[in-house]
Amino acid sequence: MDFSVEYLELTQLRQLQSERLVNLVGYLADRSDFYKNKFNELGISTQEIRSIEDISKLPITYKQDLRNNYPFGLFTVPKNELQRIHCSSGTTGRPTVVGYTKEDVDLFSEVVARSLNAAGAKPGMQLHNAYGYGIFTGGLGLHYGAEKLGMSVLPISGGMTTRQVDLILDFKPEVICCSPSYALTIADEFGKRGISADEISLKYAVLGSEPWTEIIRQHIEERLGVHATNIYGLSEIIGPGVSMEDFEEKGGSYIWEDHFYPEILDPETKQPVPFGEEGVLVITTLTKKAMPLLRYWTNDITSLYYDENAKRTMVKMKPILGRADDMLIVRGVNVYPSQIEDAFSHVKGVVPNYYLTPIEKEQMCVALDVDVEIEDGFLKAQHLELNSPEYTTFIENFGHGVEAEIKRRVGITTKVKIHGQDTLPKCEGGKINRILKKK
Ligand code: DLL
Repeated sequence: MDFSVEYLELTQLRQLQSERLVNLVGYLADRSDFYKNKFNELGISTQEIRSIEDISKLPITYKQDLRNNYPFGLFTVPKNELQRIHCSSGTTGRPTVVGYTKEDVDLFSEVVARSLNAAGAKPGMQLHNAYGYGIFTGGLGLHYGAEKLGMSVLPISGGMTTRQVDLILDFKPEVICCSPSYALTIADEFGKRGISADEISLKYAVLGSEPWTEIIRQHIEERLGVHATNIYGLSEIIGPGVSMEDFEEKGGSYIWEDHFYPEILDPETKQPVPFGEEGVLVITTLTKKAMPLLRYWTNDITSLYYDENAKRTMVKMKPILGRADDMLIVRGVNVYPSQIEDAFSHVKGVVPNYYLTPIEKEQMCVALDVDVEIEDGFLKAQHLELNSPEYTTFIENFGHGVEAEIKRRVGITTKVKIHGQDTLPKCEGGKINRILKKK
């Protein structure tokens, strides 16, 4: 495969994006009733769009627009030109439908192949693909991308963790992909069997579909003996492979911006924020055919940056803080679950399997209960007799330590309950929801 576009000079990249945007706007004006109406409403003539700089003149597209046009209203090709249909996982309501032409499926495979390459995977390696196969884009997306790169794929899908571990032991894949919370579940199963990281064939883990932070990376890397990297994407844009971390750089992900042009907008004013500031990620699909989207409001919070030591020229994004609608307001303080998760990384002995329960009074969130696990090995090293008064005091103090760290870093008071490792419900494949029903 040719990866040279990832290293394109910035001026050439802008030129390419400009050409693609101009073509796209013409394409939509010809083929999309939805965008034709939007252009008319806003009084936009397609001639006004001459370069990528003009993008902010274009309308923003929201998930609600997809819902209002359910199922195929935003498609710009006849049904007989489609090759595939997927849906979003419907975590926030009715699923939204997306269509792909053959060219779109090729593009999808191309960006996933690029992503796997950035994750450390090479042709000839074997992928243990534990993303769900089905209407979710994870399974098939990684599958086609891996084949395009020249890998072999075990299409195991999510769930049945004992079988997953049996097959990893028997088939010895170098690469695994799944959600980060499911990678922890798999690591737990290896731990239960007394198998250490150096006995596991895996070298690279390609993890995404939900927010995750450094503490999860550290656990997965140590327990599975892998480089764990972050893959981001959403079905409305294409699926996984919108952005990807490099396994030697980590810390943030390259956006494959020759196809997906990113902007960061203020959640309230919907105007661009200064470069580097946090806001909602908005993406324009520059090259898709069956369902191109202009300035799609992902609802995911992040910021863009350039990394001085980056290998590639494309812009990077920070890990997603959370979806705007996952934000909790605890006594007036805005909190994302990932910020609590990040606070855990500052307390030795925490296992990042956790749940948050908002406590409400008069429809306001006044407190947050946190349930989290403590590492077995860490607890054993204290040499405390199980359930002795010293043991109880140690666990209580440990919980207070976590509360203090959350207070210091996030600014909210929480009640933390500590559980033994492997005792809270865990991810059984797919995305995990860390926020439990309000009390
Ligand atoms: O989750 C696509 C995907 C599959 C991405 C496999 C990565 C790996 P949807 O089901 O449409 O698509 O959900 C998209 O999931 O808007 C984010 O809120 C969240 N998300 C996806 N990847 C990440 C990530 C797939 N790496 C929604 N970090 C997105 C944080 C993520 N959140």
